[in-house]
Amino acid sequence: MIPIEERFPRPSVMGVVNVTPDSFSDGGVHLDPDAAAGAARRMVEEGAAIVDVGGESTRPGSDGVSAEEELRRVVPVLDRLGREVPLSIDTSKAAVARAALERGAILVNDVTALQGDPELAEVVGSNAYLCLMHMHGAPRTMQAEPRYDDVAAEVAAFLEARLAFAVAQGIPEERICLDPGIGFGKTVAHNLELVRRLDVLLALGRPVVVGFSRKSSLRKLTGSDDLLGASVAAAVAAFERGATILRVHDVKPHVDALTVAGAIA
Ligand code: HH2
Repeated sequence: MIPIEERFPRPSVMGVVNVTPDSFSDGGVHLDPDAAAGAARRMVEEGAAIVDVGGESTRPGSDGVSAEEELRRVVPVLDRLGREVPLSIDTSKAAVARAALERGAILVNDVTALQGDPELAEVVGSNAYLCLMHMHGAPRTMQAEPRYDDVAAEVAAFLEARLAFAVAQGIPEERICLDPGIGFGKTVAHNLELVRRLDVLLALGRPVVVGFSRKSSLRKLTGSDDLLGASVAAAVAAFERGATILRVHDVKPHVDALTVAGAIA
């Protein structure tokens, strides 16, 4: 596998397909496997470099689902896409990651940064790219008054430690990207500061993923339920501060905006 920065040049768009009944922004939309596979294909036609398929919502307050349930949701989608679409699997479970990699997925997106399942590192091994994300606490409780002395420094220190752990487990550093985890145990001010001070994360020397798309901070800022313009603005701001991969639900407007922002840069 070539290094992740070569496979995903800056900026690259990661489209999101949640095969869940309860995701905060697209819950229930892609529960039917044909609809989910169709959405993934459309995202690639619209310019997504990769599509992130997830079978477990991590929205604030949510409980996890079993590996069996997650597999029941995502495997039919992965089977329909085969190797025709570059796929990422949004999971913290080794069994789900293994099934996805067997079906052609190339990236494991773990919101627990290898803290959720002790067997996940071995499954990723040298066969896949890996995204390590920062989360403060767990989805059930993470939004209960999150506090940091210095959010950018603390998130960077956490990701630096998880990167060292992943490399010690045998995952080549050149396959790993890092994500500050917008909305995962953070206030609006924390999320904005993480993007404003993205240089603190970039200093770790790995490509950075930012997923601000449709998150509730945008609703709090704009007072609007239509979060498309706000999502695009956040993605462009993150790109301009050095983000490489932007994780988004509305692929076409983000690809267009980032194409222009990239041309100007
Ligand atoms: N955000 C969500 C889920 N997975 N993975 C990464 N790397 N970065 C993120 O910011 C991120 C993520 C939450 O968003 P969504 O998938 O839309 O919702 P849900 O978790 O409710 O399915």
